[in-house]
Amino acid sequence: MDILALNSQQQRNNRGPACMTINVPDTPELKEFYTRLPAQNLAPLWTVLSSLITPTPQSRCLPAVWHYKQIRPIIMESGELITAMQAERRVLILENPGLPGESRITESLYAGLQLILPEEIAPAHRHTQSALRFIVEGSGAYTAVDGEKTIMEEGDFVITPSWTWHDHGNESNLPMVWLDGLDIPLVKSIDASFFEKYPDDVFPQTRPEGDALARYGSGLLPEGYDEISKTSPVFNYPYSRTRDALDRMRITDKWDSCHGLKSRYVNPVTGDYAMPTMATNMQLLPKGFETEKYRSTDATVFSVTEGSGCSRVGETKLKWSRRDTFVVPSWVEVQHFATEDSYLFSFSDRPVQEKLGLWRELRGD
Ligand code: GTQ
Repeated sequence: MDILALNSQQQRNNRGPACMTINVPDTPELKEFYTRLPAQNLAPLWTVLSSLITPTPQSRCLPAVWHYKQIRPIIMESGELITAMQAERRVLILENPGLPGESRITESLYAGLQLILPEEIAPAHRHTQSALRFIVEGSGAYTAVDGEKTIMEEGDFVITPSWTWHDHGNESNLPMVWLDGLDIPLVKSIDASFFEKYPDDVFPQTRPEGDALARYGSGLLPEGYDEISKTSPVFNYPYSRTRDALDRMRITDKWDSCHGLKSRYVNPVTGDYAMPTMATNMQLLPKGFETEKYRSTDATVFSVTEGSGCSRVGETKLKWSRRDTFVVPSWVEVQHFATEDSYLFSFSDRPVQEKLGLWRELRGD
């Protein structure tokens, strides 16, 4: 089936049921009444109710793709114009075309591509926003979190938990670029932002590199461990392990019709999502696989780790290949098609929605 061939009935379904209609009278008395309300900090509900409470999500977020080939020269150009130290973080924000100027890729999430050149340091700071890094290009740069460094490779998923000191540095001889995912708009919407700079550029190292992964990522937990944090104590999930897990599943497991083979990054202490506000996944779509129609309330950002293909997102076709980033808005129907074996990393605000009892999905029509 051609995933782009949609009949008009399907197109109507994509938009969801008709909006609730409220017949608001438009009398001169009402008009005059409205003019007196703003002075009292009042407003009528009945003129806005149907846009406030919609029958289905009507996201301003649009389907979009950032082709790495196209934007890499611009990222590198930023490296000639400003240092990581001057910028604090040298990042080009991936702005959703439906939300221009709002520094967000979905209503609740921020994404950006961060560049760190050889010998550079991005100085230590901490904030209440949680951050994830997904390494897109390069190897050998590090992120340090509360006194422990992790050296990063392509495809690694690295966490900076809320309110932890972190600095980045590149001790390799090649540029490194990673996708930053932060819950900035979510934290802004509830006004819970705090930020501090560390007095020195680098936070002192207190544990050897690789400590957390060995200690907490080996199916073991030290006896007496009782720090039940909301974020996983493992802060680098190496791609070599993730890919191996999917490749082994491939030998025996059935493909999910909507997701192929899809695994969730988890906090090994609690079994919950690795991060409290963002779900993270890696999925494998084998060459030639076409997923069934799917929609969910968590708008999702994808980063193509390996492979190529295309996705139909509502009526938009997005072509993607290695290192591209694309976004699927809330409740817009998606189908993926892989032209090569493809490994897709993704993140969304699903943990928040689940905890609030709001998350929904629809498989098929
Ligand atoms: O690396 O700490 O893309 O603080 C935005 C804000 C990255 C970071 C971003 C940040 C960071």
